Amino acid sequence: MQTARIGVTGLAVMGRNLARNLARHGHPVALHNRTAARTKALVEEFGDEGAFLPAETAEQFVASLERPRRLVIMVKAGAPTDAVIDEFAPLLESGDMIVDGGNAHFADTRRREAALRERGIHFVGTGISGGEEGALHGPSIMPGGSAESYEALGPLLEDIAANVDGTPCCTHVGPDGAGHFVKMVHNGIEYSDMQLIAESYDLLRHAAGLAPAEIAEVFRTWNTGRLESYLIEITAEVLAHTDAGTGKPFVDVVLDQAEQKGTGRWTVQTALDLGVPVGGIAEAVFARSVSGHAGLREASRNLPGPARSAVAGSGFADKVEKALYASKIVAYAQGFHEIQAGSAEYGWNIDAGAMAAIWRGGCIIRARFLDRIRAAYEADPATPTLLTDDHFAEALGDAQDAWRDVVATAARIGVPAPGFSTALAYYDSLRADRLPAALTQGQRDFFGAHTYRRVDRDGSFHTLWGGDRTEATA
Ligand code: NBP
Repeated sequence: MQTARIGVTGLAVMGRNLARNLARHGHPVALHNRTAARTKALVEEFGDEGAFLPAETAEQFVASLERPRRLVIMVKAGAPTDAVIDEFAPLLESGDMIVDGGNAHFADTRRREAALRERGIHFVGTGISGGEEGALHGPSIMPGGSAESYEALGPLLEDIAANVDGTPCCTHVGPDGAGHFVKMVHNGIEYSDMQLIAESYDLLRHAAGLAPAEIAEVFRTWNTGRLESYLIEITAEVLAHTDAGTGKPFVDVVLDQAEQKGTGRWTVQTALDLGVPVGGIAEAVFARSVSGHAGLREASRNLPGPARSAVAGSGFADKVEKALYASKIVAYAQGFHEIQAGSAEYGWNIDAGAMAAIWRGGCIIRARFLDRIRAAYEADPATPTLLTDDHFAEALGDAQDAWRDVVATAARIGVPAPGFSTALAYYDSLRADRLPAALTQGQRDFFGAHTYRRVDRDGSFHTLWGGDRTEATA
């Protein structure tokens, strides 16, 4: 009987395309889906693309896998993943591997990994980015789990991943939930990147008075420079598109309420737990949230604002390009800070530069820019922030006047630019000699005797605010 090198259960868009990708690379793939019709349809439509071993039952599926077994789960994240694990784990043996390619929360992955490890089964929480097309043609793959499991899985995953300059966009991220953690932050950065692009569009439209088709051209030009990326490329496509039914720009007929599936929110929630400031990602999540509050927006529509007219002079698009590049540096710096904090908290030892390298292809945030981040970490693996890397520091210095001008213009004409604004505030906060946090500490000591430290002496102190205001050592 022919055996499969790997099996995929869950054959909706992602699982189906991942299975096809594996088969196209010459790996015999066992197929399974809760509803057998999907398995049948895959074989009927794409059976000639490689060796597929369809199975109707979990037992047949497991029996068709070579050992140690490699079983990929591509089902809806959450309870379905637990249901599938519960179904398959009893059929597996010590040394077998379950790969969860869904968008699981890293805490769930840690829980599942620990439980399965007790039974001798490797659980490999794996981030996969690139959507439907990526899964088929080469995604960016972020596997967690044990180093031992990567030895058996890595070659297959690297085979089907995207490839940039001869380097596969797949590497072992770190133990247990590290892969899903990094995928989560990747999505958070994606939110931020998209928000900054959206603000650029809004400003070019309302401050510079450009039409969507003209803005599409601006983005096309940007895509030939340092901002070259998949997101900038598709932005130009979307802006250039005309609605067939109305003849209007497509962007004008789409309801302006953005949706979200949750990974951006998780990134921010986790950052709060880790104490990492990720304002750019948070504002991006909140911007989608604000957009969806239709009633709140309707009730607020008549609030007074400034006269809104196209005020920006020539060269405004160049300024927006600089603001976008600078804000993007901040967004990525914040995301990588979160990765490093997570890595330290959970003992994952994540190589940040390697993460930038595997995001260069296959995933939604793929960009020329990521090569710069890889180089920055190569130059200084322990850098506390990407902002101080020579290249980025120079770019920020060069951009800052334009960046400030863009944020000021947005405020003056009443165009919301939360992403640009928070990025600039973060930059200025990090640069500041003194922050008003000293006053905050004074207030905290006043109302709650929370104590403070001094700039000139060690120790903790409390001022007797309700008494003679002398200072006591706490
Ligand atoms: P969906 O997230 O839409 O899930 C559908 C699959 O889950 C079907 O195969 C369905 O089986 C199976 N399933 C469900 Br629902 N409940 C189940 C249960 N209790 N037991 C067994 N199977 C169950 O599929 P997708 O969009 O292909 O995404 C798969 C995973 O990949 C998700 O975790 C997603 O977050 C992640 N992901 C998606 C993308 C993307 O661009 N779509 C990108 C990256 C990651 P059925 O056919 O019997 O209903």
